[in-house]
Amino acid sequence: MFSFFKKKSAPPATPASSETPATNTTAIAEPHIADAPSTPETAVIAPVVAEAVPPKKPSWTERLKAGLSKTRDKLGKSLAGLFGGGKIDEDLYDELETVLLTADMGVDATLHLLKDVRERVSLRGLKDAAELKGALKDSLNDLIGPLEQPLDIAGRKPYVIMMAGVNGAGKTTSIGKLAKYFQSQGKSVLLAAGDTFRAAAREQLIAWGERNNVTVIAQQSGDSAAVCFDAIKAAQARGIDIVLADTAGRLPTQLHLMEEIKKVKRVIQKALPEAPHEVMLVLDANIGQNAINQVKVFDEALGLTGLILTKLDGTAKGGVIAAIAKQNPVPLRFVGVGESIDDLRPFNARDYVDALFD
Ligand SMILES: Nc1nc2c(ncn2[C@@H]2O[C@H](COP(=O)(O)OP(=O)(O)OP(=O)(O)O)[C@@H](O)[C@H]2O)c(=O)[nH]1
Ligand SMILES: [Mg+2]
Repeated sequence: MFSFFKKKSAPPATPASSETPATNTTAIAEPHIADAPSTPETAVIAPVVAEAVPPKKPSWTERLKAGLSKTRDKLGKSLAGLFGGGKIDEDLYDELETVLLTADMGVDATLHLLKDVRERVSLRGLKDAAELKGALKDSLNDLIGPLEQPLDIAGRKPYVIMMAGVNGAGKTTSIGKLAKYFQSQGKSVLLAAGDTFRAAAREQLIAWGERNNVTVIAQQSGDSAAVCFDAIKAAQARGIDIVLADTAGRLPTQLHLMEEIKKVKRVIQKALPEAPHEVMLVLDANIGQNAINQVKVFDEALGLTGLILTKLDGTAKGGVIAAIAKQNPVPLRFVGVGESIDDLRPFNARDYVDALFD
């Protein structure tokens, strides 16, 4: 278990003016290790101790199922009535439409699913409502299946992942979870404390890095791009596999902050032309249909390559994945179903559908 900080203040309005990484910052800690970072003023926090082995937990499938219980309850209760028996008729399709919309699948995905289910019903010659469940599961699986595209970090070193998203979406906690996930696969990880708007954000990331044997690159000053630049240079110097770059939360409507994050991406490209390899938008599942707008705006600004959907455990809006698949199908790399370190895993469409219905 771990927890970062909970704050929800918006960053200041003024983006940094230069495209050149700042070097006039103060070190916040002496490096504990021999090789210096590319910018001497940047603090490097060396790994300190490994975290103790956590107690045995339920399997991921169990946790996914538990995490999706609110959505499943909502869907399931309504669908149980529908699938209970009787004939497949227009009334039934009407009710199904309402149920799908209530689970936050959105109009487009709902209409798509209804059409697809109808086709399956007529193709398979289904008559009984009890048989509809299988058809719906298959339709949903076909719809969200294309979002299942696990990250492939092979051949790129360091592989640079840049996080983006609104305040409180779960960027920083997801970075912690991903760091552990990649470490468990034998990869070395370095974190860039790119949320430079809040001192607490930096301190928490540093503290977490120390506890978990992960190097964190941080600066006391406020230039996120510079931190990311230094982190990539440090990762190159040390032969690190993966750089996870945190950024401050921002709303898509805060245009100056959207410009600032575009600059972060450009500066990352200066450090390593092929980077960032992954621009990941972190979405809080509780926002439901607003996710579509966030994907659209962040995609236009940054060219998203992947999504993380967090907090599925706290919401009945898990159907939003269908809406994303239909309206803005950016690969869904990971889903989060809780606050503990193992509660973030690669998205698997079939597991997701099963957890939702069974
Ligand atoms: N229940 C639950 N809570 C989560 C999940 N992911 C993140 N959280 C919680 O959400 C809160 C905000 O997470 P952060 O990682 O700080 O969010 P952030 O996007 O970095 O926020 P800012 O830095 O303010 O932009 C924390 O309390 C996390 O523990 C999840 O999958 N499930
Ligand atoms: Mg954060």
